[in-house]
Amino acid sequence: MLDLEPYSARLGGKTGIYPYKIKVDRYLSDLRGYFLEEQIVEEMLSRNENPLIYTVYEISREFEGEFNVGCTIIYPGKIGDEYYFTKGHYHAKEQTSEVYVGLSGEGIILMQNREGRTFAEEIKPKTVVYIPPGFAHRSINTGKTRLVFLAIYPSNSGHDYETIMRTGFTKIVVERDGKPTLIDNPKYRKKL
Ligand code: M6P
Ligand code: ZN
Repeated sequence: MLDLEPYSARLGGKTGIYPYKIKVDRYLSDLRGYFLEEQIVEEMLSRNENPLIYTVYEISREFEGEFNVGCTIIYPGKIGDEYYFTKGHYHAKEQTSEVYVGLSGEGIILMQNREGRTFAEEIKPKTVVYIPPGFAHRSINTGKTRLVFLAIYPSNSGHDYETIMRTGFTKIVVERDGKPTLIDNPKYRKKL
């Protein structure tokens, strides 16, 4: 038997969880090619405007059967009409699922499987979202404050970013008449 030790961490504050093990910042330059209005992104980057889109603070674990606990903070903002979001990924190990717990702010989680079956759920405080195996997931901050949520997932699930980078999600979330609205992604392409 492995000799592992329990831990506890505190939720809230600037980092959403503390203490944490890893911090990952994703800037606009890390999301090149992800937003609908690519020319806006390129113009901003050429002006050396490179806003921080989201940060992940994570307590990662080493062994199969353990859970990673990550706190993601998506800052408020838009590129054109499209709200800031996470890259989104499938799990490299397809059989693994994930649980999100909303901590503050408001947003949407898009989930889609490899056949393009798509679901959207709200994420906000006191909300739990279950992501079944085989579903890619992306979170979108549709509010005016930071969207903060906790993610709990198997330590061996891995991240497949490549598929989503290539196909995009079937839907995107844009502001229409001042409200977050789900529309078909004109750039979505079915996996070949
Ligand atoms: C959640 C989890 C993490 C993920 C993070 C950011 O915390 O799902 O595994 O890394 O969100 O999402 P992404 O990796 O898609 O950028
Ligand atoms: Zn995941």
